[in-house]
Amino acid sequence: CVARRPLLEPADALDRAARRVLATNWRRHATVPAARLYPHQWSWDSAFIAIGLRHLSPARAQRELESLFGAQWRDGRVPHIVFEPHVPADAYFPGPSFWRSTATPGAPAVATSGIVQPPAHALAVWLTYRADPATARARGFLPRLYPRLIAWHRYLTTRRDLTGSGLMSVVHPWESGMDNSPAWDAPLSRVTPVPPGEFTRRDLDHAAAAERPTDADYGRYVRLARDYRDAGYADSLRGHGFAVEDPLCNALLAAGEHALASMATELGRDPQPHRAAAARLTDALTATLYDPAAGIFFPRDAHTGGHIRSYSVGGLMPLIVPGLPVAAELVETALGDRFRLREACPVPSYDLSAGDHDPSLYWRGPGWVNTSWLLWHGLRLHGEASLADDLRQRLLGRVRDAGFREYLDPMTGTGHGADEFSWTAALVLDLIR
Ligand code: 2M8
Repeated sequence: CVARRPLLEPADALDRAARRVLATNWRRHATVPAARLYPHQWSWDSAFIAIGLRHLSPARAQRELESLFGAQWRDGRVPHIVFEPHVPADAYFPGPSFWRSTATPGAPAVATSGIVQPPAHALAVWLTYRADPATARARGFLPRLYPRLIAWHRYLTTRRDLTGSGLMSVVHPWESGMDNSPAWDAPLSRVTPVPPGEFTRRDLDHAAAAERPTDADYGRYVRLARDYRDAGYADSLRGHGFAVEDPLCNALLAAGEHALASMATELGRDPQPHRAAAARLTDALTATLYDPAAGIFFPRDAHTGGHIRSYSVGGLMPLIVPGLPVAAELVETALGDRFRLREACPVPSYDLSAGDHDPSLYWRGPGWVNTSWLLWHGLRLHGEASLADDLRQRLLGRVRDAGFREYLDPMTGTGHGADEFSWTAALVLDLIR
């Protein structure tokens, strides 16, 4: 038996290969997540991409974030997709003609979607700034981005606080970034799917159906997006068929307020309002979504008020919040049978011990580099340097063996989904350093 030769060897080859992926996927002012499957700019992808790009070209990392925020809506929302004008209209579904953003008051001139994605941006802006403050100052990076980030967080903490709990809701599974997570099955079951004949999926031209959401999932995604669009992208609990307070998004918001406090200090402004906002979000997150018996954060269905008791990696993500009071408990859960932090890599998107865990099906089991990076970041923040470094080494090993895949089987390391996937490459660049 011949030992399998690693596809990528040693760290400098991995580094060069990651740079090549980011160069290939760079368009005029931003990076596409994957050339064929995702040929436009995606919101939280750009945040992770900038975190890696800052090591390669700080100015390009800044442009990545500036171009995204250039498509911000007047109400503060940052759209989940900014469409590349030169890409054929049918390259991705749903495209500009579905969202009709340019016919919506308050939307920018460039075509975008009308929904959002997890707010990883304040953290990314701060890390990007710190990589090269001199270039950032010369380009006016922080003075431009800081007010836009404030408007973004304001949209999420006001118009998206649908229950008055102090937490934001996602109103579409696409907004969670973890599209077909088992956590969304129950709230989605109340949504009537649009018949498959009414739309044409494009994702299946580039990815295996067995590794993507089902047609019934898509029917529900289309119904929710269409209803939101037809209501002029207005936000109210009654108006949204799906509304969930999600631990990942709210943790990113809280961590983002800490980043905004640092930016305020740097700009000679008062950081206190951001510290207060971070404290409020952390309290609301812990009081509303943490389950002490389970040792994890659960999403909450905004319509029923009940926890969705699904063990998704999103429930570990509050570890990225500085000063989180239950950090030690989350680390215990990560080490336990459901996530097996010492062996599984990347960190599984969903409970390894659940009967419906599927290691190759998108957000229903495989490990992703972005959520693993967030966990690594959180472990370092909470004094778990050795666990963090162990995770880092194993992540780099997995990518060296499988290439820059979109997601991986957390136990075998087999790669799945798109190849040359930008955030995998970008976060590898960050982890190498
Ligand atoms: C996936 O989502 C898009 C819709 O936004 C899709 O499946 O078409 C998700 O993994 C999401 O988290 C990611 O941002 C996006 C682009 O990489 O792809």
